[in-house]
Amino acid sequence: MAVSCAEMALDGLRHDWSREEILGLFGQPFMDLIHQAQTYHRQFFDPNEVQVSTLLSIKTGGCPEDCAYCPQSGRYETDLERERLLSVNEVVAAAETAKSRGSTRFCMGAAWRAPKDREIALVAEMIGAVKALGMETCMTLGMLTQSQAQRLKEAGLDYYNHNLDTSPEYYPCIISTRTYQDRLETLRHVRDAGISVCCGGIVGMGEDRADRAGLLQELANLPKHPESVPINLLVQVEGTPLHGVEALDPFEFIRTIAVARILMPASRVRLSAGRTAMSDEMQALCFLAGANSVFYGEKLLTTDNPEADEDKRLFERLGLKFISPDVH
Ligand code: SAM
Ligand code: DTB
Ligand code: SF4
Repeated sequence: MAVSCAEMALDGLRHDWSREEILGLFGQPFMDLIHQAQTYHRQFFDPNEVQVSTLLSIKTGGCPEDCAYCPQSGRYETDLERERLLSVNEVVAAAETAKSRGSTRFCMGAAWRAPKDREIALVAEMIGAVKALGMETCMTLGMLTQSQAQRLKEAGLDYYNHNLDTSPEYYPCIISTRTYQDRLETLRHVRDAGISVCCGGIVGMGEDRADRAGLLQELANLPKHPESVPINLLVQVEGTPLHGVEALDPFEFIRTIAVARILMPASRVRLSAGRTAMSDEMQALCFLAGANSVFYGEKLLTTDNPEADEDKRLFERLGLKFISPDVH
């Protein structure tokens, strides 16, 4: 059947998915869905390669936002100690360790609603110092203006992470202090500055399948697919409003990964937060469903991630190889 012009963008990938079509993908028998996702995966990637990034929280806690999942919001009573912005030396030391373990991208996160211009000057120094080690750089600092995105690009930033988190409909149940539109605007600023986009969301927040489909629909229908799509499984932290929410069926999580792979076949789908709660077998199914990047190192931002050695063993058992940095 001929494909209409509206269905095919210049990149040859679709950006016009309807919610019904996406729900149709989700609703397939599990084996058919995984096979379809793996078939797309093999057209665009070596299925035995995984990209690994290491996270560092450069400014922890005390955030003014009210994201219901987040241990770093200053509005909730969590065990977290609020910390100052780390120094460039502290950041470089952590990046060196990450590099020595085989990580190729260093992702620095700050618990800010949006950085101030003087904070952009400080993080710009961090970008230069980490790049000097030969690593790719990524930052997640909250909302950015166009000129701030430009300054980060000039400092050498390769990726910016800013998540849509969930569907537009479910979003008001999770965050009230910034809008979906605000997020889309930051993504536009990042894209227009020429920085690669890392954008995904969180599942297991009490949303339904239509919301998971809605999140993936928003991501896939962006003018350009994000180069990196993190799919986080909620890490439930005591004191946050979402602590105690009903856990997601693991197969539904794997289905979400598979649908992300089908909708955004050329993007790296990242199996992100929540891996400490997953068995090795579940993670292997996520890789089979099309995940091909992870966060590597014993900490995410403030919560636990599998130990690096544990991951090395898992990758060896599966014959998965770390990839070298993408060329910029
Ligand atoms: N403050 C900045 C922002 O919100 O854009 C950057 C840091 S924020 C912690 C980065 C992302 O981490 C959030 O958008 C969210 O998707 C994810 N995240 C935070 N807490 C999480 C949790 N408990 N479980 C899973 N993902 C989480
Ligand atoms: C993303 O999507 N997941 C990462 C990264 N981007 C910044 C963060 C996960 C945070 C999990 C909770 C924590 O450790 O504080
Ligand atoms: Fe703040 Fe980011 Fe956490 Fe929201 S997700 S409370 S903006 S640190």
